[in-house]
Amino acid sequence: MSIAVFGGSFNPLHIGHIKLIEKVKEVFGFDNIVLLPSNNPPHKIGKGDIPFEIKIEMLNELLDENTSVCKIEGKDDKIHYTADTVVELKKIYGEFTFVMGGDSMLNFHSWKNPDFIARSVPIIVGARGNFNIEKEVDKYNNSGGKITVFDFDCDVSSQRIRALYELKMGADGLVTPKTDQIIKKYNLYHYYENLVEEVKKRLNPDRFRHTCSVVLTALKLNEQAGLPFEKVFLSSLLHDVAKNEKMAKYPVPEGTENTEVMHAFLGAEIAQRELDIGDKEILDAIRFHTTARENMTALDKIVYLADMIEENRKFEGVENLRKISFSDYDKGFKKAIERSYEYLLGKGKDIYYLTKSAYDRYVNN
Ligand code: DGI
Ligand code: FE
Ligand code: FE
Repeated sequence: MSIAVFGGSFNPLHIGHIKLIEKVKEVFGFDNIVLLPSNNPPHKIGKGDIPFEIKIEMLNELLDENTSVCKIEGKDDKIHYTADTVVELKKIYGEFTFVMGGDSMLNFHSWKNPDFIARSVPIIVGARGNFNIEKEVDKYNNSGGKITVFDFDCDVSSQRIRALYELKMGADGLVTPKTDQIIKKYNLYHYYENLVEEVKKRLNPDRFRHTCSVVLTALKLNEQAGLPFEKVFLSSLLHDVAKNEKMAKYPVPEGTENTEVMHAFLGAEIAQRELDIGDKEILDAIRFHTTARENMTALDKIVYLADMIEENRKFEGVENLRKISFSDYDKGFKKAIERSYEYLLGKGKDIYYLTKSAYDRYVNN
């Protein structure tokens, strides 16, 4: 009997998980699947994770004679490390293969004892052809790991689904009707309801539509970077919050008043002073989303790029830029900087010094 243990946060369970399970059975011929939901300590519930019992409720509909759920991470409210769980699982199941999604692989280095895990059990990762994951996997395999990546392209992630509920866009077809019911029953994924309303109130409908699309695009790019949901969601949600402001009601850098770049600086001020955003990385991603800057963080780049390639954007070459960006966001980001700079030059606009320094750093060196 061959056993695959599928570990995930299942926050929430979605059709990507279900398809991955089917594909793993089909390609690798496992006859037994064990679902292993992760559990977070209580202080993380509500700030990102959902209660363990709700995950179990979602997973219930997948159970049959060959599919079971392993609840060892839910037995108490301590933090459970996969490195320890793997040892436990060996006692219970003997030999097994660990299966995970590409998003888990991106964060694998931050787990406890990843080398130990990679050497103790064969791991199968289902992921879209993705440069960052390959890099990560090579690192472990070069020191005795047994990780196999198989191509699994599925346009759905837990982060996307959470954003769709937060934005009240509905996740039609991306979760099962049962999971949708459970999400509604427990009122999950509405932590930012007030903030979303606030943004909607401040923007005209087209700008709000653009904003929602930037959020979803940024989260899709984040499948490569693996940053926390909250950082990417809030920065992209708020990036244009000052777009419809008429005046610089808070101080903005000299010379930016009433220019196209003002809304980025003003947006960061509004986010901090009126919307209670204290996280400097988020505020900076808002502040530099228009001009960029010399040293861009991964978060800065994701917001900047998502803003340029979201689905409502139409310019020559946008399709190609999207294609590059969804396989290598850093490469896409550089092209985006280049395009923006050349566009401004072509229009004979004044180029802000930060825009120039980003161009010099990322394109012109
Ligand atoms: O706010 P969005 O329309 O979603 O997009 P954005 O914030 O990236 O850009 C707003 C405008 O700002 C866009 O037309 C390009 C322009 N811009 C970006 N950098 C500079 C700039 N305009 C000037 N004059 N100088 C710049 O350095
Ligand atoms: Fe903007
Ligand atoms: Fe924008």
